[in-house]
Amino acid sequence: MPYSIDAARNIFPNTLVADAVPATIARYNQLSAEDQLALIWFAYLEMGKTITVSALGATSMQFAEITLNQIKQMTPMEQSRAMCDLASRADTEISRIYATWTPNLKLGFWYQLGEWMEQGLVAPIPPGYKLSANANAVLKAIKNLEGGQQITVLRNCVIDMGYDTNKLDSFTRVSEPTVAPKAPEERTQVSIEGITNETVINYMNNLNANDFDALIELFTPDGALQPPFRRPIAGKEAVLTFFREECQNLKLTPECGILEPAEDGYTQIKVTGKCQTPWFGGDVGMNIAWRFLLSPENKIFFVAIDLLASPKELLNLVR
Ligand code: 45D
Repeated sequence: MPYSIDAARNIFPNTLVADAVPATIARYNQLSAEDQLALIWFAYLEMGKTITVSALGATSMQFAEITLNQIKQMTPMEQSRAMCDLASRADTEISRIYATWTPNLKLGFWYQLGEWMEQGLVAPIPPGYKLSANANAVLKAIKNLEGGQQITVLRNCVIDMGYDTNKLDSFTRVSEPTVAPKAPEERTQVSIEGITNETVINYMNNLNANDFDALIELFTPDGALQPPFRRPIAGKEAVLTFFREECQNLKLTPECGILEPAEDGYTQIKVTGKCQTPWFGGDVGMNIAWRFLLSPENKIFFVAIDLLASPKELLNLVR
């Protein structure tokens, strides 16, 4: 086999990704827990975008509900403490529970807390809270990012909160239920300028249809998928779990692409376009590149999804 996953990660090395995202998160991580919470609060207010709550049906939040009500019943001081403990990844009961949730549950949990903070049911950030100079600089950096990068920073901050699961002996991941694949008449078909490869077209269409069982069959058994700013997820089983847990109701709109033969009968394909998260719908467009490496059997051995540095990168299809 000519390719390792590590080698595959380097296809189309000229792709410029949004490095500002991890750079901003690294700076955020240096702040005190109090500053972190206040900063996200200000950033969240600033963005002023309305979250499309349809993303979390009533059932999907049932797992976080006990913890949410537990927090609601605390004194304001305990509430602030609990939120700070999440931000500082302290070893508390709530922090441990939170750590087992999938990203959507974590986001839904904070979405609810944010509403309650606004309504005064949960301790708000104290009026007149003064961010440290460093926190102010990070807030400014976030304000200067484009929308897709802003929500990625926010999402990653939320995902990283809670107790470190690596420190738990074992745990069961708690996820919202998987949605059913879309019915044939509800499905959409993408068309990609410059690309007719069936595997790539089917990848987009199946992901848009939440048809994860069909989607995973497009991969080789050892195939891998690398989400933005993350390590590759390797092997069909792990990739399928990722699809079910983190990829429901996405909307991919690939626009154009380039196909080139690679070594030993492999094919590399780069596609650029947009992607929407159900949380924000069309309010926020993310500029995305998909870098595929297909096996001689036309199966996906590797695909990287990159958040691009700027809209200009959508046109960058050079090798
Ligand atoms: O701390 O082809 C308060 C893959 C203050 C799959 C708060 C993909 C205190 C394959 C405001 C209350 C998935 C990889 C906090 C494609 C406080 C594939 C609350 C890509 C925390 C294309 C904050 C998909 C809140 C992509 C409520 C790129 C924050 C998807 C909420 C990207 C933030 C999705 C939310 C993104 C952020 C979603 C809801 C970036 C959502 C971001």
